[in-house]
Amino acid sequence: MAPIDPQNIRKTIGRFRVLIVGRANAGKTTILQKVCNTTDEPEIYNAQGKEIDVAVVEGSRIRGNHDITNEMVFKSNPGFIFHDSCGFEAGSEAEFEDMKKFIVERVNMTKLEERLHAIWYCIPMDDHCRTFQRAEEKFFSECNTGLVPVIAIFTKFEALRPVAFGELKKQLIGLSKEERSERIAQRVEELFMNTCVWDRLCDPGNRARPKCYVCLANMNRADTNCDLLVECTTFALDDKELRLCFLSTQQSNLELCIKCAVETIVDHALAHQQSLPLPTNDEDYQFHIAKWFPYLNVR
Ligand SMILES: Nc1nc2c(ncn2[C@@H]2O[C@H](COP(=O)(O)OP(=O)(O)OP(=O)(O)O)[C@@H](O)[C@H]2O)c(=O)[nH]1
Ligand SMILES: [Mg+2]
Repeated sequence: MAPIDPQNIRKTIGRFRVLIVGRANAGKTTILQKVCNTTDEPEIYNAQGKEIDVAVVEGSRIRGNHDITNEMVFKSNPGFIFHDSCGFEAGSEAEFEDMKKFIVERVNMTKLEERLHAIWYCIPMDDHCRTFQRAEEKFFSECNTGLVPVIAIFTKFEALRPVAFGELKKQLIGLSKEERSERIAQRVEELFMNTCVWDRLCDPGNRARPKCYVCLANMNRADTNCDLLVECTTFALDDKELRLCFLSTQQSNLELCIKCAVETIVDHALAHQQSLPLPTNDEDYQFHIAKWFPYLNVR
């Protein structure tokens, strides 16, 4: 296989396309803004590539006819194209069917640039007793997401802390600050496990199953970031060209570049050790390590 040219990856694949799904108020837009390192609103284009007035889009959304085919692009990071499900549980059955149709079409597109590359499914934890609602049931049991990785995002995760604190209050008396923090963190983890939401998402009977999950807290605050989601998405992409395309949206994430390069080195070493066919030939080996640094000029 010819080596991938990291400098030309965008020309080959185009931009990285993500569908973000989740109930109204789940924190979807906030996540997209964080990933693109902005607080600005996105520009919105229709399926024909014509820019649409945000007020018109908002008007349609309020009237319940949101168009999932619209593309959202943030000026701060034009490497991404986002599609937003826009709180589909509030919409009509027809809106859910539109989403299903959109997913089937987009996961099967022949052209890689038009295909969906990842799906981020947001579930807010501020109502932890109702994590798996009708919307989740319908999405995961009915939507055929093919080989496109679905990443579950448990948003507003900090909402579990006061619940844990309330339950443990008496047991925390007399403990050191560190011990209290540890006990609360433990209880938060238990509360999350007790929801059984992850098991339900991964039910073998589901048509769509998430590949991994991340818990995001306090995304409404300026001092937080979405690095966990970015890393999780990177490693959910089996296709190395796509992974490279995703990485090329991350202009200053050297840590992630290093992690991808290390994976290449480890794969190579393991294959060598087990006398398996090498994932890259010796000649291209250095190139395959260097390619994970798309902003270096690799020759
Ligand atoms: N406490 C808390 N609030 C959050 C978090 N993330 C987002 N929010 C807030 O939740 C509200 C809704 O966030 P949005 O990002 O607009 O949610 P959305 O899913 O895009 O909502 P719709 O577009 O209406 O479907 C906003 O007030 C955010 O500031 C979080 O991690 N913790
Ligand atoms: Mg939104």
